[in-house]
Amino acid sequence: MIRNVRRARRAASTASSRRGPLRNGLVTYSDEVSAALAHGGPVVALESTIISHGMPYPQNLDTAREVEAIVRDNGAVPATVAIMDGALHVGLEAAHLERLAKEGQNATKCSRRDISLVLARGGVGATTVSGTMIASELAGIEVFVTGGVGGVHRGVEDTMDVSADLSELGRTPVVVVCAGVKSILDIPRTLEFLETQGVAVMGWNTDDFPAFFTVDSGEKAPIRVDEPEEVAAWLRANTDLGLRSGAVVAVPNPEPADQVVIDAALDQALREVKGGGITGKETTPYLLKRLNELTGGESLRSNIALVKNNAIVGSRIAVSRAALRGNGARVTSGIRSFSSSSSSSSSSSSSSSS
Ligand code: PSU
Ligand code: MN
Repeated sequence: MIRNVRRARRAASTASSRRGPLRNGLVTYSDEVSAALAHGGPVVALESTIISHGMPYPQNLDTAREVEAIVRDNGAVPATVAIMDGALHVGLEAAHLERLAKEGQNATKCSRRDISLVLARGGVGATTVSGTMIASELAGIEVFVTGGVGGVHRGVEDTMDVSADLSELGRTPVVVVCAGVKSILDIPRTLEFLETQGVAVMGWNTDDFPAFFTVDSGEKAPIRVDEPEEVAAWLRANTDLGLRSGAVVAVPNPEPADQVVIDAALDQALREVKGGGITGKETTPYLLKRLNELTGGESLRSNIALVKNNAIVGSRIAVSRAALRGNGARVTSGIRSFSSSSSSSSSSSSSSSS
């Protein structure tokens, strides 16, 4: 399908307070995402590692579909991000979503480090928080919803294991709506690292920083926000200043898991990681999988509930942000712009039927 790229680019550059979506052969937009971006409408990015590595099939597929539906019901357009057929897809067609859910851990988990390689090799890649933030920025999407962000791992003194999500938050201006940071991680150190990176960490209707499965990590949220308009105003200021750093909106889990059950499972899973020589990018998927097994599905149930709730909050923020754009708030300074010459190579951003 051929798109009128010139018109789309012009519309995007006037309707959006940031530059328009990157259009070259490496990035593909679904029709609905493309249309929404062209007129500055609300779009919510969704990650795909949570589908491939974060949940088992078929719950992963059901959840991904339901989360997209929730975004639509709340007035925004969902843009699930993944790498397939040599392109970074922003907005997955139904068949692609199903394929990714079935690929599971056969898909490559893609943080910043992995994206170009998987594209170059024509593989199937699921984007993490880090990878999805990058895609969001390329597309001009400012709000991204997920379950939990990565963090500083316990035992970091020995392993140096700090998720690439955290440095990405420091360098990419996207709001990440999540349920905080899991207690499989070192939460105080994660918050310290985010502060160093210049990331605005906001508790949603709470003073406490949530811990994913549970609503209170014992740490305070550095900033409290209660309404979507507050986050939208933050985004506008951050964009207009060209600060290039992101934010975390941490939403308390509406269906917290039993802390005792979770902690016991966690202890065991962490021991297995240590004893089993599990390292690097395998660690988080392993912990999630074992947690689900050890809690008899309790952790998965809670995980699904919080993702859906986050989708409501993120959609409201995206809608509020789009309303601000419509109010004429825009920046003309062009913080960074992609060469327009690249657009000629792929004026059709094929939505690659599968
Ligand atoms: N936490 C979850 N589910 C997930 C992840 C984290 O509850 O699926 C995924 C996200 O994609 C996140 C990634 O970006 O794990 C972090 O991995 P690592 O710790 O290897 O950086
Ligand atoms: Mn890691």
